[in-house]
Amino acid sequence: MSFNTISVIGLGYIGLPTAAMFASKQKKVIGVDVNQHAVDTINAGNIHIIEPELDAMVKKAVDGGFLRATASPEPADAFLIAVPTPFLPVKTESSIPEPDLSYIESAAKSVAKVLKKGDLVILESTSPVGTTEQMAAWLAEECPDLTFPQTHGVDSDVRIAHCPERVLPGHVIRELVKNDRVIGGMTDRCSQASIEVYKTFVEGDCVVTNAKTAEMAKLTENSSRDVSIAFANELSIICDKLDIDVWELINLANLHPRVNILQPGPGVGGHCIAVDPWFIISKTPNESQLIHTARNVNDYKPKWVVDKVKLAVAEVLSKNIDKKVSDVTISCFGLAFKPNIDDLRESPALNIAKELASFNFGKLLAVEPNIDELPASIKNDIGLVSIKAAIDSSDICVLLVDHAEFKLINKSEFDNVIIIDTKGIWGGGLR
Ligand code: SAJ
Repeated sequence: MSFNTISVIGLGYIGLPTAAMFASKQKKVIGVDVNQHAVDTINAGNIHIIEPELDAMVKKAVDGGFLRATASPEPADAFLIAVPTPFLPVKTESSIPEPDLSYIESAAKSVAKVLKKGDLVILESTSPVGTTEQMAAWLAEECPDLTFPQTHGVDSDVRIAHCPERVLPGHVIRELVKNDRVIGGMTDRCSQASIEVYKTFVEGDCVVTNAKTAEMAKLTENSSRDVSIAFANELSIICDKLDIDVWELINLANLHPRVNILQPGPGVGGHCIAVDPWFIISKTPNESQLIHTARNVNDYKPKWVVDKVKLAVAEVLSKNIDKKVSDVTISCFGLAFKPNIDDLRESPALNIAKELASFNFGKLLAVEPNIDELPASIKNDIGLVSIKAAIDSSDICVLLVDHAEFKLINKSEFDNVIIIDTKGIWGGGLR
């Protein structure tokens, strides 16, 4: 077997770095994306997302003629599908979100147009259990002249596997190379072919399992983190009630050699940890009690923070009888979904800021050192200011993201300001 031309379908946070990585090893890479702007940007040697080291890699790959982007698939030896798997809009607040597999379906159907005997199709997108088999069924339906593993086992014309991505945004280039890789082939031949593809650049182990277990492994990793963060978030709410500094408590408990509690915060954001557990819950709702409860605990945390701010507003007013609600100034420190990144999508901090803006308190300010401009959806309601301007003009400062810049602020700089510190970086508990 040899895979000289590799096609990556979906050139986002996972697909583009993966494509660039193959190209850096002098494979011929055809990147495919439905977004024409992304295609044009990449073909010009630039990138449309932010990830350290990626810009230089893509430029080198494009300039060297190893990476080319296009809007529709072309023939290749291996196809890696790295498209989003969000969930569908929920009908009511209490209904369980259902996965939206439409991006995988349309990616598979477009690949089917150029698929030939001997090709390998790898699903990298985080997917509910059973999706790889579903993808194989879509491909078989579209390509009646080819045989597939679900009907022809090891002798099939086309090989199919699920090899979930597991890299951490901000560290993608290093983790693509160093992390171990779960290889879930529909047959052993599918797995061996996938290993050959990944060994082009993966230095970690390629560990073989079946497609279903590989799907569940990825969901388990992110659900495990969600459950652990929920434990920390629940502790923070308990400790607030008991007037205990939760960060001191966690540090103490973590001194135990077999305890490792994660950090509480304003909620869980991003496109993975807050989404993937639902793929388990929606398939096995009765059996996923703990995973479901953890999701609810983490989803409740932003509401809890908003309630804390409302109490703080009442405190400001009771201490300053001349002040009206419209005179109160609140600053949110951080809007990103986690520290030291510029990604505001699926961010609990941004949602808290939006919720506070909807209450029409006096003035709502935000400090976000990683962006130059606020998103259009909040631009008219929130002012983007410097750290100093926020400290000098606020009655209430709400720390939502533990960005490096905020860790340098000394609590003594806040004079007569109520602090709500959801990440425990300014010392002294939540307040
Ligand atoms: N968070 C906390 N407390 C913590 C750690 C994280 O509140 O102690 C919050 C963060 O602030 C953020 C959210 O959790 O809002 C998620 O951040 P994260 O750094 O835990 O994870 P992601 O979403 O950036 O990346 C995760 C990673 N999965 C695991 O660590 C198990 C990554 O390896 C996956 O590849 C990625 O999901 C993915 O694409 O699935």
